[in-house]
Amino acid sequence: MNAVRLSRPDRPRTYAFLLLLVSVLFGLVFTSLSTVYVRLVVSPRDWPKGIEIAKVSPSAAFLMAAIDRFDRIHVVFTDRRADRETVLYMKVDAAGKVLVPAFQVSDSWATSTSPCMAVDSAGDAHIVWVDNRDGNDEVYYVKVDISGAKTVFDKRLTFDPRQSLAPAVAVDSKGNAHIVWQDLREEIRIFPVNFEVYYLKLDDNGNVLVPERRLTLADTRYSLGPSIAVDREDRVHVLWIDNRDTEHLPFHEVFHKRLDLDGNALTEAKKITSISKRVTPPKAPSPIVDSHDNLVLAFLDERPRLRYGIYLKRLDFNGTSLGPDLRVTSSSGVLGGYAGPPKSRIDPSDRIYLVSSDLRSDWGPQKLYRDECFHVLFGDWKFTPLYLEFRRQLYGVRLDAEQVLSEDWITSELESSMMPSICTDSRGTMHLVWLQTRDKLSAITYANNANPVNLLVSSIVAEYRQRILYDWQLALAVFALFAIQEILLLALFLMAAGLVVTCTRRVFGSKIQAETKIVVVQLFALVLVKAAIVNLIPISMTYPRGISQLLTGFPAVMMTVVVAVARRIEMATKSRQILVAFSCELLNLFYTLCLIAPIALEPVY
Ligand SMILES: [Ca+2]
Ligand SMILES: [Ca+2]
Repeated sequence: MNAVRLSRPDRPRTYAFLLLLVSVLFGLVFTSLSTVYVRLVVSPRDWPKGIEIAKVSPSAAFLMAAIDRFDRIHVVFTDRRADRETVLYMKVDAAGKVLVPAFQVSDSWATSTSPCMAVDSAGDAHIVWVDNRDGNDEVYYVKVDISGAKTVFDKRLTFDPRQSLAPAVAVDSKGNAHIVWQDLREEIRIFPVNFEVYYLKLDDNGNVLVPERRLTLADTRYSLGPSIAVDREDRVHVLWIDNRDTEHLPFHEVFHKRLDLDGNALTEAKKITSISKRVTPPKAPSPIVDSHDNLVLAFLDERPRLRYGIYLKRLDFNGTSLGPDLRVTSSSGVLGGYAGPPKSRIDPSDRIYLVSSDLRSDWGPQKLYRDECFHVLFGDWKFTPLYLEFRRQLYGVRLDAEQVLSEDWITSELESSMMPSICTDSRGTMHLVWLQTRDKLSAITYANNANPVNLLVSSIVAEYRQRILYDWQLALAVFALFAIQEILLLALFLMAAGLVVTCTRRVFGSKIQAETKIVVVQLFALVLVKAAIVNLIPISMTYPRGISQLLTGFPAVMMTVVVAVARRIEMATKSRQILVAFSCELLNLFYTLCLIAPIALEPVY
């Protein structure tokens, strides 16, 4: 045989071991190619990777962002500081550069939660939240000026011994703050607790202009989760969830009321829509205002039961419905119900952009199936990805005149992405702030869609180096399991190997004299036989089809032959040749695993 002649007897062994190592490492090439391909297909096109603007603990919550007319993004959230939940505020510019680092808004170390923020035309932030420093939950207010200094300090807004919760704030053109919240002071029954919605108005300096007043009927039916908006004409719109006519039904209703600037109701409470009681927390959608002063509401609901989706509703300024609820998107059929409440914004050309966080495990595979290259590479192979860790991603929908223009994910990262908040500037650029979490590391993250995303192969490789290595190791780890699962195919293959070895000897035996050459011909013939088996007979669903068998088969042949030659394995007998063929097939199986690891084993998308 044409083995490489080496002088010392121990050399071939070392040499063969090194070659074997190289053969296994060669799987990395497949994993890398596959990772790059998958990333190029599934990566979000409109949004770049987010940048970290603040490190937080995984218990960070109530994240909310608002933009001022100087294009600065104000961010408010709660996080643990000194073992208590507290409210923090920070500000970044339109490129995500931190202008005011996160600082504690409330002066007290009491547990503070449920913040809400509005930004006025001067660039000042008005923040309300709930705090228990006075023995029970009360609503507090601060104002932070453009330089990041507090100008109104922890003003207590509610004075009652019962819970005052879920405040919402909006500011009018004069910088007055309109605040609504839910309060238990009228409580008559304990289950379900009957909150009622209250309102008050503060002037520019935090003085009460309109004292608190109840907006809802004290009728023993809960009225809660209020939201508030002030439109371009300084009309105040309040929405809330009410159970007054739905006591024994699986849903409650959303009501609207328009107020004048003194908090007097200008319209009767109007029923807008209904939302399932299973959607938690019960909260009225925050209205956004379009250029015609119509209100647009986006909300999560289940219609029918357990089929969650995002719906859109339009109202005129009196709260009159402008058409039926529009179903914008549905959560994954597999993991429905994991969608977070949507956030929406309208750009200057009245296009609506809607973001939500969801666990749609089928989005990546769907994008891959739609790609033509996928079918050339893998045929009609369908797979259910094996996730070791489920991750939420952010999804964005763009709508124009009540019709969905595009839907795609905004993130496809290893981190879970949650609590998105979106703002739009005067040029129509969208700014997004959200929470990314992985392995107990959380960060508030920022991105904008000002520039189209440039997907470069090199940047993907650089970014996913760690990921590629991880997937390759995973392929190595599950290889034995995969081989056991594929035992039927391997047995079939062994029979094919015997047949191919005999046939090749009959046909080429006289023409090709060198043993190595005839073994190479046999192995190549086997790769073709296997590709045909996999593509024609539905014997294994785990095997990818298309040209993938040839892609992994030919390098496996080369590697096997080189190792066999270096090891000086006698290949003259039929049984030896079958053994070599079987080893080659095992290597091929490993390369196949490496190739599909980024797609099917803890996928990169
Ligand atoms: Ca209270
Ligand atoms: Ca009520």
